[in-house]
Amino acid sequence: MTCNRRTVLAAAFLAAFTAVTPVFAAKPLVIGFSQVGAESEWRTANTVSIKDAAKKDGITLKFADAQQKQENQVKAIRSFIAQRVDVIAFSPVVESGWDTVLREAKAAKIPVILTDRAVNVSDPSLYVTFIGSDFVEEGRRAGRWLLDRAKKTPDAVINIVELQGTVGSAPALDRKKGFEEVIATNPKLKVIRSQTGDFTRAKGKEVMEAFLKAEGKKINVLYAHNDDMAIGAIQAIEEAGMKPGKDIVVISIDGVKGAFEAMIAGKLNVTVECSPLLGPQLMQIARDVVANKPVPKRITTQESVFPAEVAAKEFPNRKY
Ligand code: GYE
Repeated sequence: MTCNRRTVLAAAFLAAFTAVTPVFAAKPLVIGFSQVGAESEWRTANTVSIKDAAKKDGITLKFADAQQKQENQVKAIRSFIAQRVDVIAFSPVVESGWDTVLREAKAAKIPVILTDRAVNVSDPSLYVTFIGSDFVEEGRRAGRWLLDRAKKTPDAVINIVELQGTVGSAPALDRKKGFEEVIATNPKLKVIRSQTGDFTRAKGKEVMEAFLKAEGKKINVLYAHNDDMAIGAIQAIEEAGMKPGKDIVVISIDGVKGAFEAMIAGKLNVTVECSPLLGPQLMQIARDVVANKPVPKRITTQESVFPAEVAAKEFPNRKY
């Protein structure tokens, strides 16, 4: 056999072997992602962003919707560990109670990436990185907008009602904290009622109805931790015969299209942006982690504030 013939045979053998043995083909990255639920417009946009980015990058995404329940997220994470995915990513519904399951992931040597919401764990090595917004700053931005607006009526007491997000979730805790920190600088600003609306329109409306029943015309401002609750509350205000955006100033967070529509209609005064478009960044970081590249422990999303005055101009640029 000539050397040439041998080479040809070897190449043919290798080609046949590769065709039946996928070991030689590049294995797609597998990410297990546990999503909070589908509670808001923000969440829907976040899910679409993650699914689209995985598809675009040829990443296999195992997606589980937890329907706003921590126990479902723990189950999903355990199942990702059992399936030996390459990376586990999740948006934790609440901050606490993750130590055990994250220790299990660590023991299985599966890296964990947090997106959107933070966890409160004793050992920060239980996750590689956290990609998401600075919720305390968002609360401060909402507070600063109100402080500025309050300058128009320096002598008036301003009574605020607050619709909080999901109890124990990072955005609810932090948006409350940031807002309180800023408004504390003006003693005329007072939060007279504060309750959770669980980040949904239905709950936002229901709780606002209760606020209106208890406080009526005393309410000057509504601060909602997300747009969906504000939109639900706007309906409650209208049904009570008052004008949202005028009789009651409405401030919220997220910057979804629904909020821009409400601002254009004159019913919402300002929304503080919180971007859900985390998919492309998550895929990039997951690849870096698997390739053992160093990644920052915290990746903060860049955002701004949109008052009603700019809503019509900005609306066509909105991506979610
Ligand atoms: O603001 C809200 C959603 O965690 C930032 O969750 C997210 C929040 C968002 O339900 O609309």
